[in-house]
Amino acid sequence: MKRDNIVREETVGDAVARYLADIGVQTVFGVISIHNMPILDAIARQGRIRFIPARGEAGAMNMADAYGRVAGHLGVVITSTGTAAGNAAGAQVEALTAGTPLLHITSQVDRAFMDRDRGAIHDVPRQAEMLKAISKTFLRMWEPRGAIPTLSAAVSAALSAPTGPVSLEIPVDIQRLPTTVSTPEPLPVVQTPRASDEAIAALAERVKLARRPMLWLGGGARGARKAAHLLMDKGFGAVTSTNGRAVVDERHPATLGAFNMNAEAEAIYAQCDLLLVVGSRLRGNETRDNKLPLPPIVQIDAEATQGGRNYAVESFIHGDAGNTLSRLAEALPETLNPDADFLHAIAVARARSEGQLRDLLGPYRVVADVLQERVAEGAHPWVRDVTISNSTFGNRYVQIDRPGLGVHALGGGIGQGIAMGIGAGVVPGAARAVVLVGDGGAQLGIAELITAVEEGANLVYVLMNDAAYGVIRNIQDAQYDGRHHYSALKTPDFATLCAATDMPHRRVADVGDFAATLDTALAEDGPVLIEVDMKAIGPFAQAFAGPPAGAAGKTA
Ligand SMILES: Cc1ncc(C[n+]2csc(CCOP(=O)(O)OP(=O)(O)O)c2C)c(N)n1
Repeated sequence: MKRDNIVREETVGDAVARYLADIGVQTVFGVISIHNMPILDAIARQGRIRFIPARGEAGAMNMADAYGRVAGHLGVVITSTGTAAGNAAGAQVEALTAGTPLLHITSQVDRAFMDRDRGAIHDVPRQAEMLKAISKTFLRMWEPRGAIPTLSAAVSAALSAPTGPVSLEIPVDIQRLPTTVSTPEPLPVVQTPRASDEAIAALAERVKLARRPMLWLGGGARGARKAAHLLMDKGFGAVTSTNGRAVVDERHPATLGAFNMNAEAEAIYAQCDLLLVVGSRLRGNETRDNKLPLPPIVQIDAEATQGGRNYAVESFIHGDAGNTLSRLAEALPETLNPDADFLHAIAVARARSEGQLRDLLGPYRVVADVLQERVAEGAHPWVRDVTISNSTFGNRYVQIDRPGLGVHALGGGIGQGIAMGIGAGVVPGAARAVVLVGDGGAQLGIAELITAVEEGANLVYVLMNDAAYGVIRNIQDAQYDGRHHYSALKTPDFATLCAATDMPHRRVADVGDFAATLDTALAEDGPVLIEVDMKAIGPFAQAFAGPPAGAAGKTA
């Protein structure tokens, strides 16, 4: 019998495609397979979503991750079951580390074969366990009738603070079956934890006692820009983690930016009498494995279990960053009574930090300065792989205009930049992405260069080619008596490689040519690759040998 509130019947594949478009998803990344064709065929037939076929699932995941970060809403990736979902796993670790709001729709073998190790093609008997380990939340669609509620729950989980990647398995037999669509449909609900009024009042009293308060803003504070600025207007100084960059304007004189761990920063922390740590893990590679001396801390986080995890804190407030900081700002007087010398000292420390860094770069200070001038000014997404140029100047000297424009491998995994650049380079309305990669990392992404060309991605790759795993080589020089095992690999001829993929290629062998080459590339359409020939240009003034021993390769 037909009930009144049932409006139509469609396959789950069609319902998934329609629902994603209905909630505003414009772009989806993935690789087609027999196990996801009911959904992808529906996406194509309905014509409401742009599907970007990556060459591999790792690339597709990195693209969706970067897209989610830059667009500031849900990134969506669709993979097949088994090896395909496994291929995406490493890249999903990065999305998990960064807390990207991301939906990974993957598949399963027919329900009759699922979880039973019966040898069905593409089967992974414990796929759920794999996905649980790399997801904020794991969900499985069990029945066609629960299709949209389950999908809606997955989207809610991805978007709710603390945001993160959600994996949803949709067995392929379910994708083909009809489901009834009722009205109204469940819409995703975004939940934000709200700190108690008592906690805000107590925090306001604590802040009033401080003369030199500072904010330490992490990636969890990306949505708290306005409130953080209100507090700075009242006299707070600021510093950010790399993932929290530009939560406060990086050009503001009272912020250290992401110069958060050098001697200048330490001298500031020694004077500071209250540090509000907001949405930050105080990660090991940004706090010398938590040994960096920090001022008395009040910690604010949307994830209840983060309290005091890495540093002892005076108090912990479980709440959304933006909501908590704006209520704090309301509870405080117009201006606190800040120590003007302290805010001045922050400006000086910041300027000194930039100067000291520039001195270490040698000829590459020209490259850093040019990017410094262009990236924030043009509101370009600034996407970076793990390469020496990023660990030195990319992560802190080249400024970004707003937090979502900073995309880098927070978990330290090389080889994600080429694909992340594509995700950033297809966000509707975004400026041309500028993507910094090393030759070693780029080699993992070579297949996705073809995707960049095919999709006309709006980006410029800046490939720093030192024909080596440079940072590994430097660590070998510093710690392994210069034995360069496995770090001097064959490097492809990128000009020939680009020619084979129709990617425009420009070589810079003199840093003096970098500005004009970049400006021309920024004025073009579609992807362009600028190869900076570091063998021709020469070494940095000081070799970068990674963070302190014990964290090699996991860059600052
Ligand atoms: C997925 C992954 N594998 C291995 C490493 C170890 N690692 C860190 S940096 C690096 C070399 C990167 O070389 P390249 O992209 O050429 O940049 P460069 O160091 O030369 O600037 C390697 C292999 C890593 N961080 N991530």
